[in-house]
Amino acid sequence: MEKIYIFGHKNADTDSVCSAIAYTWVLKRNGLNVEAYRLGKLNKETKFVLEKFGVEEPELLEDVEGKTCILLDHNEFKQSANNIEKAEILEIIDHHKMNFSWHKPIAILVRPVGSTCTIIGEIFLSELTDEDLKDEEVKKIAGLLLAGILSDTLVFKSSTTTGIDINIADILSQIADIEDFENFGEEMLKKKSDISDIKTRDMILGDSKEFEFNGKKVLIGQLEVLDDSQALERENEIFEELKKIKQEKGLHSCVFVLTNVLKEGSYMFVVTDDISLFEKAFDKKSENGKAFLEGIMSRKKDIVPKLEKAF
Ligand SMILES: [Mn+2]
Repeated sequence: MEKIYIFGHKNADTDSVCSAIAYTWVLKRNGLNVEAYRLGKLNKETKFVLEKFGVEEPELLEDVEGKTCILLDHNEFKQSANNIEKAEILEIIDHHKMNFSWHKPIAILVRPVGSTCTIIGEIFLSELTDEDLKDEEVKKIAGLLLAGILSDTLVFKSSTTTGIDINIADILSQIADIEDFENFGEEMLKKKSDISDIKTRDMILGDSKEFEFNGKKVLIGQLEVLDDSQALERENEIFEELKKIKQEKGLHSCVFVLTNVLKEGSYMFVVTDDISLFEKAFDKKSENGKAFLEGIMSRKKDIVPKLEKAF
């Protein structure tokens, strides 16, 4: 049987890695020859989660030419593995806006929920028998899926959170024996907030995505923290790096979003050819390219649609 490669997006995060591991578990159980992979280095939060549940890091996948693939947590080729155009795509499971077309019909499951782990969580739960609930392996997978949901929804504080995310997380936490899952979520976020040994450039690019708005290339990097003091101290460096990245990649705009989960808003740092587009999008004047935007927490739901409209 031909091997199937399962992976989330580039700049791997907890949702994309954990959903890939869990979906692999489900498909293996159904007799398929599948393996989970990561596209790139894992962040501290994801490493912490894998260590907590004693799960090994998936192997790195660089090129998928000629390989049979399932894409999780993304559908845009720009965010996918190298040579994805030359791969065989079997299925996509995602919670992002679709920007995808393929030369033949494939299985696509997209739901407007807070994380891909929520969708995989439902599939996973529908598979389980009473006997499975005592299985240590099942508990681990439930824990990973819970982590993915908590990470992507910022412990349910993100505007992308739905009732389905909370319900699925609740059931998963019981299976995984993690009663105080808000506390677990905060522990995860704290790992992400510690940027002491991370270069400013990696802080910006670690979770970044490139978009095209009205033909203009825009890169948006994001970091979600509980304490923003370490990152804010680096304001000058942040702008310097944004300028460099903008030039290197030939961008119209290069943006860093520093989301403070406790303040329930984000600082936005922008280097752009036209700041008026940003001021219009968020209805806020910037101070030399910097502004605090209340209630803006999700790149996908609060930022990208506003910029798309303004551009
Ligand atoms: Mn996700």
